[in-house]
Amino acid sequence: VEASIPEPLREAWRKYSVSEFGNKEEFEKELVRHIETTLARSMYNCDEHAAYSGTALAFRDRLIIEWNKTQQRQTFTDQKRVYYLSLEFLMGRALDNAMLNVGMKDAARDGLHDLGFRVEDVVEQEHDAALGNGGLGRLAACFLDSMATLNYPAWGYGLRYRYGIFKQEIVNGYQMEVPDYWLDNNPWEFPRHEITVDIQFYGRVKNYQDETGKIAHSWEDGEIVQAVAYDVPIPGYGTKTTNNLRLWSSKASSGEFDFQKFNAGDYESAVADQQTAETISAVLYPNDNLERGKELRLKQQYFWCAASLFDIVRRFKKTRRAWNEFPDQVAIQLNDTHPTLAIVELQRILLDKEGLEWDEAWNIVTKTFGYTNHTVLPEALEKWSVPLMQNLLPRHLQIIYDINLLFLQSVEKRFPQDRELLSRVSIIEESHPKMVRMAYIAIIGSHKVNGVAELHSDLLKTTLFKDFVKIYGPDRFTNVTNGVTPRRWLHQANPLLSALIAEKLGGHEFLTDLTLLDKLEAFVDDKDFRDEWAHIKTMNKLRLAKFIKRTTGHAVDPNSLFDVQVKRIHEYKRQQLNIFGVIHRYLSIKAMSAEEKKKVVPRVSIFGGKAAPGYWMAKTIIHLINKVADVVNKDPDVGNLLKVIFIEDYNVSKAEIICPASDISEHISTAGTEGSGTSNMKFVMNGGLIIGTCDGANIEITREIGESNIFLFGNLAEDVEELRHRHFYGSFKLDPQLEKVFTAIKGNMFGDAADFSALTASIEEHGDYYLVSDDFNSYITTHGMVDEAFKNKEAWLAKSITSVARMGFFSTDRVINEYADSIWNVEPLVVKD
Ligand code: 9GP
Repeated sequence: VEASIPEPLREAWRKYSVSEFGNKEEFEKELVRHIETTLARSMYNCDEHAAYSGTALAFRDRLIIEWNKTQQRQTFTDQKRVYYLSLEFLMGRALDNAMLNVGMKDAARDGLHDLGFRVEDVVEQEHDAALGNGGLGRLAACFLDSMATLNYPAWGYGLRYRYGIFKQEIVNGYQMEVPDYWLDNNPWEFPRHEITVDIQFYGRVKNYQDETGKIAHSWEDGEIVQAVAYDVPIPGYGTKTTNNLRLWSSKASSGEFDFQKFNAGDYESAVADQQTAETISAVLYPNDNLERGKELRLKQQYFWCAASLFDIVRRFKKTRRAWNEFPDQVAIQLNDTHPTLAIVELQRILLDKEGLEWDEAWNIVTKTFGYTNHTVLPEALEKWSVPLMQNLLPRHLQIIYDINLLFLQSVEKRFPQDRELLSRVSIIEESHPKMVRMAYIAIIGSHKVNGVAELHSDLLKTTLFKDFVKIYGPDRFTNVTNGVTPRRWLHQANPLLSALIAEKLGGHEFLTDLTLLDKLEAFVDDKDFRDEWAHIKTMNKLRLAKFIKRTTGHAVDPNSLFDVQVKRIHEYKRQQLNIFGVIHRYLSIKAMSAEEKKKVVPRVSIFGGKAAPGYWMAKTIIHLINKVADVVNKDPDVGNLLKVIFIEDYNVSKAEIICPASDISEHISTAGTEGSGTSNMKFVMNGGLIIGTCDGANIEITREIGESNIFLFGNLAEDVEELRHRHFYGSFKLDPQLEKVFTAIKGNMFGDAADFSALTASIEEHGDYYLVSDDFNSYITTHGMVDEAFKNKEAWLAKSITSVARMGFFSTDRVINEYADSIWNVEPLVVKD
């Protein structure tokens, strides 16, 4: 029952309805009120952390007022909404973003100053919300920002992990994982204990005849776990629209604990049910681009899909529309295959709960869903074993078999001669055990499938999903090249540059129309502007240098060339190529005469990123980087000419310090392996140049900024297969420069060579799958070109400014508008006061 207050009684509500603070004084009043009452502190014991909590609570109040208005307006206008289903939302910190998006950061700065605090220190108190692994989760966070900024009625749905991605500590050069207690003191979520959904697992399917004589199915018995909603407000920039991110938490449906057992003194099993249920939303799987097929992961996926679908259907049913209008009201986007069970769940709801016929239901389902693929790596493509699914979700497996049967029948009709095709496109892989191919369900159950950069989308069509292009035609497949939100990645991360751009362009409009950056090109030759540009880069490098000093103890010279590679550690991303390149540089410097050394451009090679805890080779790469750093950083022969830094526990807020400070950053994946990459965009947007392969979005970045402003190297995607083939069936010859590097490693220059033998062997002995040796020569040659280019400061600055001016395409605002037009068919809805 809706608890709505009747009109005659609403006057009092209107009179006392809370209003937003709008200036410094009102903010201070709210801040002090929260510190004194909500936090029970006072001016005598208010530390920076309490100041953070008070500020966050004041801003949370403001957001929630706008959140309420947004939700009411979206409900009243009853327009189509989009739901973004993602197992990962890598949000980072929320306070700075909230202050900037509602346009109150200056008021907050002044208000905090009046009360004895610096806004920068207060912001630093916040713990990152790290519910994601890397690019996929951060993209989802950027999407939320753009959807709200563009006023789209949009919700995110995810899991409220008790532990997000682990914290990384480096001990003796090795990565150690430590749990991340991010929920302690998190003011940004609203528990909705009244919004719960019972989720069923296991059990059996009962077939019966309904009153019309039709065979119907009901899923019976099994276990029930409760999903509880937690809402996180998502403010748009410069708009009242505040959207919702709903995260589900799991809990035992039977209540807190079993009183009978408790009274009998069996305390452990009294809480066992509760603990088992809570396990579902306890941890984020720490794998990036890798799926392992664990039962708990499947449970997480179903738990979250079923709760979200129940919520979406409940909202739709309130409108009392006919079912065939569902796709006019609801668009659901699947972020990778993780939420694919939502397709099957909606079909189950429509068939088993709402009594629709198969075709009618399936028609609704396919019009509702869109699927984004983010990777072509085979190890990342989800498959679930049939016995596992049979046990956990028996009714869903039946439906999957039915979807498959009807699909294969339709394929057979069109291609009667092609038996091979049927087995290739079947949802069920005929292996031992049989496996359910989730990507195929996602394709068959969606009306659009997109990749995340042009090359990636082309590869999907010509390799992985080639058969489906034959079946459905090319129109089902499309490309939407990724972007990043300029609010966080330019305005928030690089306030100095944002201010300079605003001064030149006459305001901050570029933050909501990034194409306006192109006007900067007019200033490329303006001496004063260049000087200011260079000064800002130096300031940002100083900020990073201070951070490095504080966190690692190493002093780095901001006049050096800062060369950065920060991202998940993965063989395909090739941090090994980078560190081998660093060793090569080290050996070269050591072999130089004093005269020769004078010509060397001093460099700081900065690495950061986590390895999945079970990914041994990635951990070995981290170990090697740290061991090389140990040797290089204290070698008097090289001094400041080369420093190697590994930044521990790389995360979103560290990225905000790192991106604006790079001179060059590395996006050097083996061609054809990186879906898009998004840090490439963040670095260029902040005036850093990039060295990269012809892979992912590097290709479109090159097209936009021009070939002369990027350092490309390496083999092309079209040559990779042939090269790999040759490694195995021809003779493999290690690149001679790389051989020198390996000789140094094997001579124990960086500690016990045995620690790194698996890594060198993967290249020398096991086929060099990622083409490290093939690309090594062009990699180091290109780095030589980087050094030369850096010597010419003016030309370098021109490249930097021109590149930023041409980055307008890479805003997630453009991306979201493309999804809205070509996939979701949703319109913006402006929220008024
Ligand atoms: O590896 C891709 C990365 O290239 C891309 O930028 C990101 C966002 O689209 O998704 C990553 N994919 C995954 O994490 C798993 O598919």
